[in-house]
Parts: sequence; structure tokens; C-alpha cells
Amino acid sequence: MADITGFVFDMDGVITDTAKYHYLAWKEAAQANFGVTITPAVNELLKGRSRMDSLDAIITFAHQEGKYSQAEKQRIATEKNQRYQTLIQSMTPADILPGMADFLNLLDQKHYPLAVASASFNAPFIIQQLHLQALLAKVVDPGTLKHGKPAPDIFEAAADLISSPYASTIGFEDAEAGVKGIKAAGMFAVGIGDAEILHEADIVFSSTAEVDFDRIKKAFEAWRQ
Ligand code: B16
Ligand code: MG
Repeated sequence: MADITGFVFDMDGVITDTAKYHYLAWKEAAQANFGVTITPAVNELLKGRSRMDSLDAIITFAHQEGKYSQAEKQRIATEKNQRYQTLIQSMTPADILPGMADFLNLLDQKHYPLAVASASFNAPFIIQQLHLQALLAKVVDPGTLKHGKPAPDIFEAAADLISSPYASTIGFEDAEAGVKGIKAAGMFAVGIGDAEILHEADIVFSSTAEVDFDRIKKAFEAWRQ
């Protein structure tokens, strides 16, 4: 029976919760540029999507498709990111989601290689703020990828960083599109959140506090048979 050879993690919603900061920054940008107030429901749609895809989703929500040039969209996205970067300056290790620091340390003690598969260009900075740079030293550069989640590219790139064959790699995700990406890469998927939304995952924990290594290992072994 094949053993687990590595773990790859989405960041936002798995390691830490930056959705509230993205929401604040997008809310200001949407108000200032399109005169609309984005709701928490709209923010849900942005989770795991790239910055430009998020902007396009907001423009669609504001019914202003086709009104903005690429240069204008770039300016809006850059301003949003500057606001976001100001907000995340205040992040500390206290912002690591419950149980995840212990879980990452446990995996490290067991000598599993770890990598981060986040759509965020800010992931390396956030990992530093969380004091996780020693554990999470391998981070995919999303700028090198052709296709975002739900394509498998980012998870394959993360597994490649740690030389872990896809079929024995465990991927963690909180977003439906992310779980689809992990499955498309042929990996075992751990979902964090609503079991109905994340029904394509191989095992789902309702929150990071519930994540359990032995349960993952057992479920992986049953899946590999
Ligand atoms: P940035 P993940 C994603 O991170 C966020 O969930 C998503 O809301 C954000 O738009 C995206 O990163 C890009 O982030 O603007 O910082 O490059 O969930 O893939 O870790
Ligand atoms: Mg996420």
C-alpha cells in the first residue's frame, strides 16, 4: 500500500482567514469605482478566485460589463491590493486558524514535505506574518500558472515543488473550485467547511479545529485501495 508522500495547502480559509480583509478592500473599491455595495454573498463568490477574476465578478454584479479598459481594471485592482496590503500588516500568528499550527508541526515531525497552493500573490508575506515561513517554505508563484482553480495546475505545481507524486499527495481546500482542482490533479482532497458544498472532497472537516491526521490517513488508505 502506497504511503502519503506530501501535503499541499490552500492558504485563505485553510491556514488563515483573509476573506474579511479582501472583503473590506473590495467593498471600498466597488463603492468608489462602481457605486455599488458588495454583500457578504458576493464576497463568498470571490474566495479562491484570482484578483482579476474577482474584479470581473464585481463588475458583473454591478452590471457594468464592458465599460472598463484593461488599464482601468488594472488600476482598480492595484488600488484594491494596496488597501488589502495595509490591512494585512496587522496579521500575527494569532491569525492562524484553530488547530492548524499544531497540525503543520505534527506533519513536519513526521517528515512530510509541505507546500502552499494559494491563488494569492500576497501568500509569502502572509506566511511571514504568521511566522510559518520555516514550515511553509515552498509556495507556488501564481504568476507562473496558465489556469486558476478549478484547473489542477496550482496543485500540480505545489506537488512538483516537493517532488510528491500526485496520487499520493493530500490537498487541503475550503472552496468548491479548489476541491475540483485537487481532484482534477488526481490527489486525495480534504475539504474544510460545508460537506454538501464540498461533496467532491474525499473527507470533509467542518472546521480546521476538527482536522485529524489519523482520520485522513485511514481515509487515504481506503481511497488508494
Ligand atoms: P491576491 P487562496 C485567494 O487565496 C483568495 O481566496 C481570493 O479571495 C483572492 O482573490 C486570491 O487569493 C488572490 O489574492 O489579490 O492577494 O493575489 O484561497 O487561493 O489561498
Ligand atoms: Mg481558500
